[in-house]
Formats: sequence, C-alpha cells, structure tokens
Amino acid sequence: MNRLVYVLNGPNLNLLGKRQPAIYGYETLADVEAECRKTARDLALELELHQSNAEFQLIDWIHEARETAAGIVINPAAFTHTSVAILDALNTCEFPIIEVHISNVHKREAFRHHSYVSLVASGVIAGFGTQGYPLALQRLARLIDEAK
Ligand code: CA2
Repeated sequence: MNRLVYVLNGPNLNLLGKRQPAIYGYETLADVEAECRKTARDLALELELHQSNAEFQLIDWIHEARETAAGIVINPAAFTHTSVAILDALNTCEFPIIEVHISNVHKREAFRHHSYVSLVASGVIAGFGTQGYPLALQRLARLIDEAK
C-alpha cells in the first residue's frame, strides 16, 4: 500500500522563523519538517519534504509525486495566488491534495483571497500557524485510508 506523501513549500518559506514572526510565527522550516516527520511516523506515512523559491522546481516535484506518491500537502506561498502552471501540474495528479497556509489569508490583503490551488485541493487549511501541516497530514492519511 503506497503511503508516500510529498510536503511541498513555496517561495520564501525558507525564511520561516527568521522574519515576520507576527504573521508566520517563530518556528523555522526545519522545525516544521521535524514536526511533520513525527506526525508521519504516527500515521505510518512516508514523507518527501521539499522547499523551493522556483516555480519550475515545485512543478518538477509535483510531476515526480504524480508517478510515485499517494498525496501532496502543499503551501505554494505566493504562487497560490498567481500560478496557473502549478494548478495545471496538480490537475494531473490522481490523489488527494491538501493546501496549507500558515496565516489566515482571508484576513489579509484582497489579492491573497484567491487561490488557483484551491480549485484542485481536497481541502484547505489556513490560519492555524505551522500546526496546519500536521493537521493536513492527518487529513491526508484519512483520505488515503478511505481510498483503499
Ligand atoms: O500563509 C501562508 O502560508 C502563505 O502561503 C505564505 C506566503 C504568502 O504569500 C501567502 O499569501 C500565504 C508567503 C510566504 C513567505 O514566508 C515568509 C516566512 C517568513 C518570513 C518572511 C516570509
């Protein structure tokens, strides 16, 4: 049974915990990844964790995931609001996708209220801080189990 999940983070999320803590909190990307690994162990999920500032790199990982994985958790960061290319790549995937935002995008500028990725996501988590990632993995594990 395939339980491989890709956790993908988009541009600037490598700065987590280093800038703008009022919006994104004090946890670093390494902290988030460690938390994801812990949750994944409990859920018997296997993880591939990646962050990139480049759109093409995120698309290449989505292509890799579509061949090998059972689901994706993605925080596309600013590409959420701009990237038809990431939407197109995600649309080729036949497994569940959970979209995560650390901040409550709906409380922020109007341009953050629209997400291309939400058109393909099974679910969206926003405003739960970095806790959104383990929550997304829990939901994904449930969806993978239900698809058995
Ligand atoms: O709330 C989220 O997770 C976002 O996806 C974060 C993106 C933003 O463009 C989206 O609208 C909402 C920005 C990521 C920038 O990450 C930083 C982290 C720490 C310091 C500076 C930027």
